[in-house]
Order: sequence, then C-alpha cells, then structure tokens
Amino acid sequence: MQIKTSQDNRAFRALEKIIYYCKTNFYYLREDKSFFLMKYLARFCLVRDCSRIGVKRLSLPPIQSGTFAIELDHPLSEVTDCLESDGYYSGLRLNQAQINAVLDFAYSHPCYANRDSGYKITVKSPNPKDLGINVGIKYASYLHSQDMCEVIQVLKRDPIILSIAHQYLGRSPVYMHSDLLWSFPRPLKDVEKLAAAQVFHCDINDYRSLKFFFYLTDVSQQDGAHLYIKGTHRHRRLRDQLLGQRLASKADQNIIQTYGESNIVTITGPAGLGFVGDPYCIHRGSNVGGTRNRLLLQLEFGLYTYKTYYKHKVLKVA
Ligand SMILES: O=C(O)CCC(=O)C(=O)O
Repeated sequence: MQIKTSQDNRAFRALEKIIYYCKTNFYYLREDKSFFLMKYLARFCLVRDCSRIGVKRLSLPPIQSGTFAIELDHPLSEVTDCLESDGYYSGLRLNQAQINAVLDFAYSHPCYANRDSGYKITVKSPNPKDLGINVGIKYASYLHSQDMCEVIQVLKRDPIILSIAHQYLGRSPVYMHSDLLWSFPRPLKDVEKLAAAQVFHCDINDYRSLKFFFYLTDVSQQDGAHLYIKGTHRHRRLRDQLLGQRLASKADQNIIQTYGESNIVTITGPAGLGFVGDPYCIHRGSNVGGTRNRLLLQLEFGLYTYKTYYKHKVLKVA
C-alpha cells in the first residue's frame, strides 16, 4: 500500500514537471521565438562552432594607458588565445580604489537574501557574525540596485573588458546582465547547492557569451573558490550536449570522471582578482567554508538582446 503511495507521488511529481516544462516553453515561444530557438540550439557544440564562422581577430585601436579601469597580467592576444583553448583566462585586476568603492557600496546598500526581493538585509563586513543569528541565508544579491554602483557602471564600458569580449565574440558585445553577490559560510543541502551554482553546470545564455568575474574579498580554497573544467567549452559528449543546462543535474563525480580531474582548475586569489570565461565551459562555485563572507561580481556579454530570458531570472537588459 505504502509502495503504491510513493509511486503515485513520483508520478504526480513527474506530471507536475511536464506541465511546468510545457508552460515555460510556451511562454518562451510566445514572448520571443529567437530566445526559444537559442535555448535549444546553443546547447550543441556544432551550433556554437558555426557561430564562430567568419569571426576574425579584430584589429582594435590601441588602448591608451590611463584611460581604462582594469589591468591585465598578460597581453590581450594571450588572453584571447587562452580563452579559445581553455575557455577561461585568469589575470584581470581591479585597483584598490575600485575594490574599496565596490565594498563601500556593498556595505552601505541593502541586498536581497536568497535573491528574494522581499527579504532585504544589510551586510556590514566580510565577518559572517555581522549577519546576526539568521543562518537561513545562503547568499544575497544586490539585484537591480547594483545599477547604482558607479564602478559597475564603469566596468560595463571598460575598454579592456569590451576588447576581450569583442575579440572572443567576434562582434560588438551586447551587455546582458551583472550580479553582485555575497555567499556566506554555511553548509548547503544538495538542492541548495544547485541554486547557489555550487555544482558543475554550464550557462546557455546565447550562442556565444562571455562572463567576467571579480573577487571583491580574498578567496582561498575554503572561501568559495571558482572552478572550471578546461576545454569543455569546445568539447563535450553528445549526451551532455543534449542535456543543455540540465547538465547540472548530473553528479559532480560523474562529470569529473568524464572530463578528467586533471582538467579542473581552481581559481583563488586576493580581492581584485578577475577572470573571464565562456560560461558554456563547465564550471561551478564552491562552498564558503572559511570564516569570511565572499563577495563576487559578474558581468556577462553576448551576441544578441533577447526580449525574454529564463523565466526564473528577472534580468534587466541595458
Ligand atoms: O559563485 C561562483 O563562483 C560561480 C557562479 C556561477 O557559476 C554562475 O553564476 O553561473
């Protein structure tokens, strides 16, 4: 009798999933057919490769020193080579004034716990105790209020960032969105890890896109280091391509076995370190296990502006 009930529950959950799947797809189809198509087609390496056809290394006007906000550890051509071969490049730097300005903004503006726009909190320092006793908070984003942060506005137009994006995307980059996000030291359940991007996954936001990440707090292995699997932006098993973003439902161990532990790169570094990656490359954040909160800024650029976006995210396209 009990077995029958659990089977019924499973069947009910499966039915719920199918209804949700049909409803969201109908929504995408109605709102923006090009987004609907991209969502299905951009999961295939072949389609992504085709979007590179005709893409040439653009010769860019020389960047005048002093006119840009960020610095690079390597020449621009090496950054693009590294992105093409590995899917990521680490070695962007914010200066101290920029780090301070973002931190001042973060400590003086409310953010939204667990990305819930009805749950405002203020983080006063990287010390988790400042959050008080509310341990139910896994992460907190500034959502759209980050638009008031001057440094983020400057970074959206930074000539080095735009040049890297232009080189990799092969055309004028379209700014998609940014996110300024605190992660707090707290063990997460499996389902929470998925929501916090702490399982291996890929983002399919366009036929080609590029994400810039900046640590605003020091990040060691224990403080929520970002990981990626080298080369997976170009080479992926067909069955994993078919999964699209549902790749995140595969166990990390399974993904590691397929793509090789030796290809996993962990990015650690001081506040101000930046890195850029093709978000189709398999990547994840990791648990903040130390004694500091982690603050991470992301900016994403793509090829097109879509009228809609994944239904669970409310994004503003500039
Ligand atoms: O928190 C991180 O380092 C990873 C974030 C991420 O993977 C994402 O937002 O897609």
